[in-house]
Amino acid sequence: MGFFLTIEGCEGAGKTTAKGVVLHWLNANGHDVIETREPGGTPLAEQLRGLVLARHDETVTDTAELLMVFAARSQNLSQRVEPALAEGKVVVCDRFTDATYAYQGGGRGIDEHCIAILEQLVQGDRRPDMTLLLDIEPELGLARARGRAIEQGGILDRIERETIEFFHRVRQVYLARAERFPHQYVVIDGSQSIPEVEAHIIKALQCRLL
Ligand code: Z5A
Repeated sequence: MGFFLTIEGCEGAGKTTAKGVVLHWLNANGHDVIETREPGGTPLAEQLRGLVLARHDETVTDTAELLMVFAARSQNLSQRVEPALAEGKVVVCDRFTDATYAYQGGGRGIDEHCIAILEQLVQGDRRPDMTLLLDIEPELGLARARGRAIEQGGILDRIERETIEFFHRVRQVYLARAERFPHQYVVIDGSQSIPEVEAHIIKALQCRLL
């Protein structure tokens, strides 16, 4: 019933670009699709996203960040993801709980068992059917993401301002999870050219959804 596809990766890995390829392919192949993102996806969850990413005068504790991410997830799941899956749709979600293991677990150092407890509370047995992981050396990804931020005249958000070591830990958790859950993950080298990345994504979609 339905198909839950998530897209993951470090900053600048090419998730946004990949999402465009995925949506185009799914629509062209006659799938009924909805798109969402995390944190976010509903008005309340988008407000929580704003709080997670904004810079604040007070220190945001790692626990508060973790709980905000899961609060947003609860809203997105109940209002968007679960109803769409129940109608047999393909749900394309830009980041999901694998990002929590990577950023709050790997990056911030929160015990993965604590994350697993919240995962069970918020999601029950719901897990992605497929995760496209755009893998990239953090140095390259951050250079891309920061280059784009400068181009757009924007400022870096609270997480984008983290150290390079933080993003190396994030990447290691993603890669470890990809090894642990090979039935879920498809790892794509995000340092390749856009047409090469696109070809790998389409091949992965054809394997699972044709
Ligand atoms: N977060 C969290 O901490 N815990 C959680 O549980 C969840 C999330 C769910 C928001 O995510 C933040 O939330 C994120 C983790 C945290 N951290 N931060 N900050 P987001 O996904 O909305 O934001 P992001 O990770 O910063 O996305 P991004 O920087 O937009 O990355 P991207 O989508 O992977 O990149 P892109 O826009 O596709 O590409 C970046 C640039 O590179 C752009 O100019 C492209 O044209 C270029 N590009 C893309 N692909 C290529 C290739 N192949 N070659 C050359 N250039 C390329």
